Amino acid sequence: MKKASSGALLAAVAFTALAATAVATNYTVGGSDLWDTYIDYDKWTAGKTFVVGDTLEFKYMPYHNVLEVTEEDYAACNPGSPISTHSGGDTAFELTAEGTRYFICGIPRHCLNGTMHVKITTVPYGAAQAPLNAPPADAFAPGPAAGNSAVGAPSGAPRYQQPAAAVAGLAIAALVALVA
Ligand SMILES: [Cu+2]
Repeated sequence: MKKASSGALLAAVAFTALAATAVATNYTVGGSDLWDTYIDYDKWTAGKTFVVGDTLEFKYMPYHNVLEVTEEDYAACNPGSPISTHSGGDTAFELTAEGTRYFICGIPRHCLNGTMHVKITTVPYGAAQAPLNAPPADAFAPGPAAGNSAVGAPSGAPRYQQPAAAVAGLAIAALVALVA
């Protein structure tokens, strides 16, 4: 019994270590538009999944700045009581925890009139990978999937992957339960 649970602990630790190193991504806010006025940052974040361990980098002309603010100050574009203030043209934040963080430019009117506001929701590594919570990004792409089912396997082929993923998920859950 003791042996089994320490084995499970090792497996869990190994899994966690893999998770921590496998997928850290460095995002430049706004992509090639960088951090500037009149960029639609909701559009930029749409479809992206920010995972714990990823880095968010703001690159901007020195007349802008980056303020991390509360949800309320974000909604009001209020630069008056920031959580932190950054300037200089290149500011990076490591996304160290799940949750939503709010950033604005503190120069007058740049947030309110210039759309310089972005909110970033970070999820744990497992949530980003779990196939049971959300369909994969390409689930709605009609192209190759339609071709495959026409060619061969009677429409069942992709479906076998889902139970397999579910079993893997259960196995991980069982490991966690053993350790706890
Ligand atoms: Cu600005």
